[in-house]
Amino acid sequence: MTLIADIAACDREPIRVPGAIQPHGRLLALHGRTLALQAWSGNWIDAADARAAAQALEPQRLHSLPAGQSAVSAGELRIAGAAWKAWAHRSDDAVIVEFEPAQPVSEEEPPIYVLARDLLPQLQSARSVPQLLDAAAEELRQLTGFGRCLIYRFDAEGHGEVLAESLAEGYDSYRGHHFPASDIPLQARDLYLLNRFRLIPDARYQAVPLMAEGGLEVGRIDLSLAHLRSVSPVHLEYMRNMGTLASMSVSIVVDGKLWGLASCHDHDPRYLPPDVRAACSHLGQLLSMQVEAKEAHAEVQSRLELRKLTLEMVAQLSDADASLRGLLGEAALMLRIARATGAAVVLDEQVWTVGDTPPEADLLPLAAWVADLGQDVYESDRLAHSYPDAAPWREVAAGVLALSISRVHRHVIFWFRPEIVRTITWAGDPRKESATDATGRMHPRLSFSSWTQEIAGRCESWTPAEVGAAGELRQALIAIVLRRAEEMAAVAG
Ligand code: BLA
Repeated sequence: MTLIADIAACDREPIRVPGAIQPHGRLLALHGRTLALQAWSGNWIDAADARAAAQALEPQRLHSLPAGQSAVSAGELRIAGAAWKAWAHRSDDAVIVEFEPAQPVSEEEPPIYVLARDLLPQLQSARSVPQLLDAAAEELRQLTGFGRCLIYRFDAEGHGEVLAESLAEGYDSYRGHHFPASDIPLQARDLYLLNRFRLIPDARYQAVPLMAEGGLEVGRIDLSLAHLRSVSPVHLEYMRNMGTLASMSVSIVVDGKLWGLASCHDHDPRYLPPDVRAACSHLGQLLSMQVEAKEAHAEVQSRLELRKLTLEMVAQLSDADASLRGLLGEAALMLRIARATGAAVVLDEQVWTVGDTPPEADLLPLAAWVADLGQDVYESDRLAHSYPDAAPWREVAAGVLALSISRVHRHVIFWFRPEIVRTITWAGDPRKESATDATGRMHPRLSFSSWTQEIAGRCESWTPAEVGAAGELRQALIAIVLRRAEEMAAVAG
């Protein structure tokens, strides 16, 4: 199997229907209408024990469950002398009930109050997304006692970057590290949009298989919304390879998309009681709302900042000789406008550059190619895909943003960015070497090299705000150049 096929296999693992649960609780699947017992987890003593548990439930509560929503409390029950807490939700045509041993009532302040009192004001006063995330990572560690809590953001391709963390002594830092999309494959990211909380108290657990009556296939029972769902064995191996025995993650959802995860690890097994889990879920929601608000604000700020830079540039040019070449006289400003590391101006057969650019002689054919595209603004974060001659330049110019100023003359302005591989911190790979085993199962380590393959030759993408600002600059330049031509004509006349 090729590497890419292996990664595709990861995406296909049917994690919603594992036919098993984690052992820190028990599960019943009841018929959606009759509430007759259909399936149960193998850690009930036997079918009779499971049936007794089903009978202890209040049918009215189960009948009124809305479809597609997370579990709600189904009460505290005594079954065969032991106290249990139960939660229920509807899944397809079944009612799923999950049981955990009831905890003694705690004397401590409920975690949800602590969260509201301590975190909410901090989130509100945070001035930027990184500040928000730092406060949330810190609070999560206080709440849960996990050794490492980090906040992880996905990019458009699903690759992740650790933006914030809080660590106990003895835990390595992952701040600034990047992880490949395949570490959390697509179907898992989809599921985490639906079910926004998961806990793995002990990555060494033995999965408890579901058993069924009446010909039901347990591999068809959808556990998407079940807290006890047994997670992917590949992921459990990944955790163990990282020296993580317990993990908890909460989804951060912004504009209806999975923006990132708050993810906590511990070197030792760690269980969280239901009230702490509920507080973590709320933290995820609060954080999601605040990130959404702060990002919208930051986008507006960034557009304003770019507009200011564009105006500054235009003012400089109008004061100077108003030729396009003058753009490079303001080298620092020119690079800042597009957060670029190199820029060039091509006027017919003449080339001027600042910063790191491809060789000047190569910019003439590139300008001819861009001009022939007939686009006012052209951008690419992987130029060599469309323009193969660019392949050798990737260290300085993996991507380009270009303005065609004139349809008549070959007047082109370029900004360049280097290959991203050179601009990011690589994750210290905590995983051991391993490959696909005899059963064809994919092991975590391989995802790393696939990521290297995938991002090779790419620069950081040009944002819509940057492309928009370049378009505005183009309009302003055309106006300046035209006015100058008219002035020259007037002088000549
Ligand atoms: C799930 N992978 C996950 C999850 C995380 C990560 C956070 C969510 C489950 C949880 O809360 O533990 C990955 N965890 C990370 C990363 C960091 C971290 C990157 O802390 C960084 C510090 N994983 C692989 C490969 C495959 C794979 C190669 O590396 C596929 C073959 C699979 N990861 C995988 C699957 C899940 C997963 C299938 C879903 C687990 C489930 O919910 O069943």
